[in-house]
Amino acid sequence: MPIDPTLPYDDQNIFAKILRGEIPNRTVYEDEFALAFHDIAPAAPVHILVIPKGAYVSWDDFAAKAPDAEIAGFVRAVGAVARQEGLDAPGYRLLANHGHDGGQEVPHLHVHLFGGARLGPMLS
Ligand code: IU
Repeated sequence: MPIDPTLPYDDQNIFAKILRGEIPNRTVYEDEFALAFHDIAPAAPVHILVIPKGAYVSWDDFAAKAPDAEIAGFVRAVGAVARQEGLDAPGYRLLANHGHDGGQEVPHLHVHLFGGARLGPMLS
């Protein structure tokens, strides 16, 4: 069920629980600004979610409210995950679903990192 991205941050969302260590995950990368882990329902040979450590509902919430250092740290972390996983040379795709029409289902900003194959024109 897509979320309403205008609602306040819900600290009981699944990714908030993952960040607090309350729910297990397959972590591939962690730093001051971001956590990255394998998606439980991969849509590509490599499908990793990268999430900021701060409490942001969506891309818009993050872009509007996050301090510049957090935005820079998160963007660098996404790149670092892709490099760490060996995707920088063959290539990869980033996707952030925002709100109802974007199909966002978890109300904590996440960037999908897809790779490991020549990807088709779109992933839903
Ligand atoms: P979306 O952009 O909000 O639609 O993507 C949510 C993703 O989170 C989706 O690819 C799920 O498979 C993934 N996911 C997960 O990795 N672990 C979970 O416990 C849950 C969803 I719930």
